[in-house]
Amino acid sequence: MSTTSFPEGFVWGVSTSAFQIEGATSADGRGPSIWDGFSADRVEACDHYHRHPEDVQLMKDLGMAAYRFSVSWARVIPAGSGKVNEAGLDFYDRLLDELLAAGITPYATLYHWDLPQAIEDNGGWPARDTARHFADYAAAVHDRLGDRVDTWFTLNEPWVAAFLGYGAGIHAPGRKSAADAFTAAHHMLLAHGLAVQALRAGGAAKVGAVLNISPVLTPAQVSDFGRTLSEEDAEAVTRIDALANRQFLDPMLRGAYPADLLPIIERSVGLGHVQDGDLGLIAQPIDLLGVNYYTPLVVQAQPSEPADPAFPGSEGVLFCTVPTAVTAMGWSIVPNCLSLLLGRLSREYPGIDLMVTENGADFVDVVTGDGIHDVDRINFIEEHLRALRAAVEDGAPVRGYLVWTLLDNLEWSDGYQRKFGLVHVDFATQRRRPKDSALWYRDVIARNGLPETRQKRPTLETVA
Ligand code: GBH
Repeated sequence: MSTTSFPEGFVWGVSTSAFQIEGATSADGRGPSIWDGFSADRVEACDHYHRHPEDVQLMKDLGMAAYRFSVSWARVIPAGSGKVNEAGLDFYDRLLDELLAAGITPYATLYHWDLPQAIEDNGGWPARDTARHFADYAAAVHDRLGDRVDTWFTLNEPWVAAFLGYGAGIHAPGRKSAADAFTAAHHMLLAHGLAVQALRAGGAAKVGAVLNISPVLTPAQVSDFGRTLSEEDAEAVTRIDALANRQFLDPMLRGAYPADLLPIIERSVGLGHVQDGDLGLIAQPIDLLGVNYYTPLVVQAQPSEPADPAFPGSEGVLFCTVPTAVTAMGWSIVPNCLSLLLGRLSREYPGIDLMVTENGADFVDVVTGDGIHDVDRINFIEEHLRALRAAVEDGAPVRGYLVWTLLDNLEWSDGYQRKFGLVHVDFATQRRRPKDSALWYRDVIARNGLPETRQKRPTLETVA
């Protein structure tokens, strides 16, 4: 491996999610999902449901080797449980055939936040039955599509779905209850374990989950990670790490909740929802851990601080902003954190392959007649790929990298003004135009490595 190349067979591609691109929310028998009415914007999104042949062709032209998409539960089982809607599965059937014909390896995610409304009406994720319904749904999808998908991811970012959806209420279904959030998180873990069993029973080749692992550090550590922390700050970092990361990693990969998290859950909701045998189910062996990384969590001890609703139990912890370069959403750009987190996972949770399943950024793109010159996005991806490569050099088993995302899309609560795509979408006409970053990424894929010389960085300065 030269200083800029990646291991042979390294998997390059992009990720998307059903709700954010498909549109067509009532086509062919799809049932309603919790996001249909929650997003302030109209939900036509990228009309990918009808334009998938063009989008697959676009990926082929850009040289993508892999495509991670999510399946809409409400398309497959409109009422969430019970009758399977074959017409909904037909869509994914067509998509898979096109991907394979284009030489693109599909990676399927079964849940990217778009819970069927009927399941929410019966209690949503805080209801234990939801885990069982999810496993039935997983089996139905695998039955129909399993012959063409090797790698299955159960859940995308259960922390976000549980704590932003049921705790902070800024995502659908918009509930604001710490007890519901912890219970939802546990049932998502259970759903993961049961779905892994169902997928294995169907003969799935590879199964995994996708977690948003956020490196947690103090402001001083952002520029000097080796910095020694005060006892108070170290405790704050450890507590937020338990809530954000180990709450999911430890049950899935070690079969136990972190000892320092249990009292926090117990104070909030008790432990009655954690039944005997659950942790054994949750810890089904998996083959691949998908890691989504955007930005670190920067915290410090601050005794007067109330808990952040997204992190129930975070009393006395201040979430900080630090003077780094930021994306348009204000997320700090700290590429070195990707090295730290991949290194940490490979040391603390050894024996499992890793894949960066999402990494990317929103910027205000300037669309001109001669193209979209999104140098900030190129810089962002290049810096993160250098960080990823450094982790691989240090021995982290990172098998691939998927950019978030192919198309400008419907960014959840934020609607259409957030632009994460390698490809620009004009939502009035649905015209797609590759940005400079898409063309740059195509070259990275073609040479299985970065250019020898770095891009000029007129606007992006990172501190780490
Ligand atoms: C991903 O989530 C999603 O998988 C994807 O659908 C979405 O479009 C994409 O990111 C861009 O948003 O400020 O307390 O929430 C990323 C979610 C964002 C969760 C950063 C953690 C920082 C902590 N992550 N966030 S907080």
